[in-house]
Amino acid sequence: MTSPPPPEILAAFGIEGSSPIESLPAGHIHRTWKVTAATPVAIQRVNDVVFRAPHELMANLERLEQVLDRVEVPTLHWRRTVDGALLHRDYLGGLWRASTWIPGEVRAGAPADSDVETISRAFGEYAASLADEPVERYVEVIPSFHDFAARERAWHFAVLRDDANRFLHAQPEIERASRVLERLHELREFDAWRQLPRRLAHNDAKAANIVRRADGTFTVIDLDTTMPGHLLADVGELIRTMCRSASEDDDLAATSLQTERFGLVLRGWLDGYGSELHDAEAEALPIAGAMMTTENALRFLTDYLDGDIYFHIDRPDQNRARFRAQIALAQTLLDGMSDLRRVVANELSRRS
Ligand code: GN1
Ligand code: MG
Repeated sequence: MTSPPPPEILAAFGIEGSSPIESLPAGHIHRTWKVTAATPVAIQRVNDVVFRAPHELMANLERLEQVLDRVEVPTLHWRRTVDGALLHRDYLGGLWRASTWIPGEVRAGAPADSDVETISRAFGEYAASLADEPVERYVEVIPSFHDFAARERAWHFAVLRDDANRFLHAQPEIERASRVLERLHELREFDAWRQLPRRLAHNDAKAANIVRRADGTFTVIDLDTTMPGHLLADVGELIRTMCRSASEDDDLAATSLQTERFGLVLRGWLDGYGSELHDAEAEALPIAGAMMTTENALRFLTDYLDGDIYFHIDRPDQNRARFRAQIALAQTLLDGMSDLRRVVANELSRRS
């Protein structure tokens, strides 16, 4: 457990030292606290093992802030230290940053049916407001983040290395992953997925990364992974996180195909994005959910095999449980592929 920011960190950002601090449970990567000063501030301890180039990360975020301000899309604003820097390194090497606190509600887990479309639309609009940004101006702060082939390779190597001596425990999971991968590779959309154009994407599109403000509008947060990637990663993550009602690590929950929610995600995102998709994007759309769900499953299993070094865990075996929950959803999406293709075709033809 990381301890809360000591008074000198608050002072570095010009925040009153005696302000009440509340730890927030959100996220597997950084640690976040809310500081209730005159204007509330979010303070984060940056995970610079995951984000190895924190200064490049902040440069991306600073540029995003300017672009979103210019097009009048509400977003978070970074606070500088009294020395004018975006990051503060403490004497133990910890790296800190601070931003405005966006008042509103953040919901973990799957949202209500009625919110699925609006949340997806907010992410579509976010992508649209960045559509004119030159992709090459942004650093890929986590290289190959949603590169499926790279994730497959990393998983294979984790199986071979077996760093944490968990191979025997994880054998059923490893076999299950292999079977799902075989099915994915055979899909007729798989080639299109490999040809997706490079675009600026949020890369962590989910309900938990949306703040619902008191006036009912939604603001997209957790912009760290907004970097060159592909747009279908966002659509796929929305499907992964919203077409299942159980939590991400609930491996016992039955997963039935939520075709209706799938349709709402698509409709919301496509409406928000509002432009035509590239051919490969339109072609690969039916498998976006299955691809991103499998990718996350592989990442959790990789981390389990590596000894839980990437994702924060609250209990042993949690990464294996996350894998099982995700792979079950991937299988459900694969089983229902002909339905999903039909929903995509309907949604695309509505707009042509
Ligand atoms: C991480 O920390 P959080 O929840 O925002 C991860 C995502 C995963 C997610 C799985 C930088 O996001 O890619 O989908 O966990 N972010 C990073 O819960 O790896
Ligand atoms: Mg995130």
